[in-house]
Parts: sequence; structure tokens; C-alpha cells
Amino acid sequence: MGRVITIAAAQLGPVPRAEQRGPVVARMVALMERAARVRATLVVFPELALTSFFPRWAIDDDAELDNFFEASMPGPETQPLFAAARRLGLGLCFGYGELANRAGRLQRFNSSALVGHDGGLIGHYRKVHLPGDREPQPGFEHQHLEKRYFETGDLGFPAWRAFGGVVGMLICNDRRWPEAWRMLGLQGVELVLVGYNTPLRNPEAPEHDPLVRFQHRLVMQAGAYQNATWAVAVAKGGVEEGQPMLADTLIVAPSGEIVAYSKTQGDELVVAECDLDRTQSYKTTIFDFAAHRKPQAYS
Ligand code: CDT
Repeated sequence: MGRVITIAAAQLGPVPRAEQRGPVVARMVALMERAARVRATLVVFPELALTSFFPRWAIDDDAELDNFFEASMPGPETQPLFAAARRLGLGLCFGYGELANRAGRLQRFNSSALVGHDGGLIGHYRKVHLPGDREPQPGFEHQHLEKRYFETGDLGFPAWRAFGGVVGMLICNDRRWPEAWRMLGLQGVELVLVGYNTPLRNPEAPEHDPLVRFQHRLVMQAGAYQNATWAVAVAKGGVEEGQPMLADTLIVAPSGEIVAYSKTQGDELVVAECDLDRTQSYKTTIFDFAAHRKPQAYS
């Protein structure tokens, strides 16, 4: 029978700039209720799920910027997500802007939370690979200012024992870096959860634009296969504040095969039954790290 968990990848359509948390959280809870009806074990939401993808704008006013961040997790406005997880017996993963206060010093991170069936926080991850710029680029229709708004994640690449397996998280651009996957692979990861906001147009390199979907699938499928893990990639899709975003939410098997993908640009559940034991036929053969990796030869 194996260790089968039913995963619901909960793609979100656009979130307007002025949207308050209430309506977004309500959309997310509605998707969680649908996930519970198909007996999902775990529901996974995109990067910065609670707000518009605000790094597309240059925001100079700190008070305005703080509107896009959570000062506590759970907080008053996100509590309904944790309550729904508990009520429905559902695991939960979602991205958010984290405002951390370390001994009076404010730090901002692009983070994701992992929540258990009991509504308790299992852990969180802070994005390491921050694409784009610190300063607005002249002539760009949409900016990509993650370096301006976030510090580099300082928690490494943790993996947790959860949902009967070993689970890790990456956030958007992290999925393009093999060393991020390998940090999880070296901990025996069996399920990698990745939320993303990927624009369909990159003004820095428009020649890449026709390849956005291909390169997204390339890294998700290679990352899963080379680390013998299930992988779930969850998009914010549609045209958000005039910027077209890649949807293409995916669930990828340890073979590298895509087993389920989104058909729309909006709020949509993509569901697959994932047997974590399927990782074993790769972890004990072609990707038996102890038998075949040669770390001494890599330096
Ligand atoms: N959110 C995020 O990391 N997006 C990047 C876009 C890079 S183009 C400047 C991505 O890798 O999808």
C-alpha cells in the first residue's frame, strides 16, 4: 500500500494591490474546504499567497510596505487558516512576507509556513535566492525588487519529519538552483513544496520569455528526479495588476514525471495521490547517495 498522501496544490489567481487579508484568506479557506472534500492530506499555496506580488512596485513608504508583511504567524488575520487546518484535519503550506523583530531590529523575509493537521506550526523557511534588483530599473514596465524588500534567508534548507515522510520547502527562484534541492536531498527529503510567482515577461532578458514554462518544468522535473523526491510547484497565475504570471501548477513524481497540472489561470485545486514509498526505488538504486556520490571529488 505504501505511504500514500493526497496532495492538493492550491493555485491562486490574481490578488489586487489594495486587497485586504480577509478576502484572500476566505478564498484560501474555500480551497481548503474543497481539498478536504477530496480527502487531501496536505494543501499547498503559492509564494506570498496573502498579498499581491508587491516586488513589482517601488514602494518607498515603510508604512505602506508593512501592509504586505505579517508581524506574527499566526496573526489575527491568518488565524482562520490555522483554524481551518485543525477543523478539517488538513496539513497546510503557504508563502507570506515575514516581518521579524530580532532584539529590536526589524528584518523582512520572503517566507513559507508548514502547518500540521492539528493547526500547529511545524516550521518555516526563509527564501535564500532573491532575484531581481535593489533599485528600480528605468524603462521596465514591471520591476522585480526582491533584493530591496527581503533579506537572504538565514535558516538554511531545513527538512522536517511530517505527514509520514521527510518534507522540505523552497520558494520560487530557489527552484532554479540545484544546490538548494541538493541540500534537501542530502537530508533524505521525500516531498518538496515550492510556491512561486513567475512573471511571463522578464524585461532584463526578453529573449528568455518564450521559454518560461519550459524552464519551470525543466527545473521542477530535474530537481525531483535528481533528489528522488516528490515535488509540488504552486503558482499565482493570471494577469495580476497588469502583469501576466505563469500558472502551470505541477505535481511531479520522483521519476521526474508530471502527474498532475493546472488547466486554468485562476483559483484551482490540482490533486494527486503521492506514495512516498515511490522515492525508495530511486533512493536505493540510481540515486543511492551513500553508494554513488563522490563528494571528495567535487572540491
Ligand atoms: N518570485 C520569483 O522568485 N520569481 C522569479 C522571477 C525571476 S525574473 C526576475 C523566478 O525565478 O520565477
